[in-house]
Amino acid sequence: VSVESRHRLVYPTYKMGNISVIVSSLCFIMQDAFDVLAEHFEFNENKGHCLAFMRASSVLKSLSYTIRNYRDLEGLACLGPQTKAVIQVIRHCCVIFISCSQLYFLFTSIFGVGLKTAEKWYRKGLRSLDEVKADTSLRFTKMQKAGLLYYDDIISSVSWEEAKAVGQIVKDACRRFDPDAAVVITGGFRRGKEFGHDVDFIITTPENGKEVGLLQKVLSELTYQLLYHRPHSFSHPYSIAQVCSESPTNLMSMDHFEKCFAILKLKKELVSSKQSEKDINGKDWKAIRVDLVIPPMNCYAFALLGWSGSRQFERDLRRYANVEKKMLLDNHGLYDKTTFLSAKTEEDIFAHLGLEYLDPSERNA
Ligand code: TTP
Ligand code: MN
Ligand code: MN
Ligand code: MN
Repeated sequence: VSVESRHRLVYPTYKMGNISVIVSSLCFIMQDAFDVLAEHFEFNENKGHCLAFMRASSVLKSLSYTIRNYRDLEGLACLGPQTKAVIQVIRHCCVIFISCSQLYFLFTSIFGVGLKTAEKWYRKGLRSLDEVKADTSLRFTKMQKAGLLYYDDIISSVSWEEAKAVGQIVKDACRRFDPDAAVVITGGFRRGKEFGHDVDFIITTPENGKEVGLLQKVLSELTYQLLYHRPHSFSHPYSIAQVCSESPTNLMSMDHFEKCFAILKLKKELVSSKQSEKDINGKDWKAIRVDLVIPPMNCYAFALLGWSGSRQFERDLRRYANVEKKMLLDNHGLYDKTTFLSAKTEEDIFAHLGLEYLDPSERNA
């Protein structure tokens, strides 16, 4: 059995017939296989299969013990018929799982390039970033142009120190307009991760409605730092009917807040551990991916919960609300039939759901 992961061939010892390695990492073989299949079905827009495999992978990730043989897998929750079938296949055949993401990873790692575009480029015979850049028949979006321009910086992960420095810049810009503005780092960093692929922010004002237009003001304040931005504004107002029509199993929980996916320039001198660093070209800054989300105060707790992740945790929480409580949870609110259950804090939301409060650091599913 050979299982490849995103970036490299993992456990090459499998190929050498190292039985003990196979047995002690059975869990990882399965997990990788499930991840690959989840991605395959996401790509083919089969949500049911995709979620089934994501869940199975997540279950394996959460185990506190080591799976040593197939019997250990038998009683596990969330291993449905599809996943059981896959386990059987791995058990009895020699299977190689290669996901499209391994073929296309180089391209999908460019900011602004999704699987569809990556596949198109791959089919054209393109195999490297240089070939992509040199192909004059390609029409890049603004986002992709920025993605190519700042590729090396964006692909390198953001440290907590860098995130804090970006946080200070964003805070300063917001406070110049509203000294009471709340600026919170969400996403992986709020869950206590030391590195991330971007820095996520929730920004709001204590008074409902005062947040309107804040994003534009903040962006205009960041003239020096703003390398790229694409503000999202939704022309249609948000309504409960719309939430109800959107599937709660949506892979990406879209919301209708003012938001912006940006790239900011962070001076290395602002990061204490990197103060005197310059690269060979004398570049003394790093491009950092930043997500800014501006919910109104009455949605603040829901937006905070929704943007703190992890994605799997969000999916599971929404599914729990839906299946167990017959409620609808999303980034805007919690609805019991058509009643909006208000919440000032995340604790309130957990309480509405009848769940014990989980600290963000416990949401790394
Ligand atoms: P990410 O920033 O993609 O993920 P992360 O911060 O957990 O990890 P990374 O270090 O790779 O950045 O998303 C953060 C959370 O925001 C995630 O739970 C999903 C949520 N989210 C939405 O709710 N709606 C959106 O449109 C997007 C892009 C994210
Ligand atoms: Mn993030
Ligand atoms: Mn990410
Ligand atoms: Mn993000």
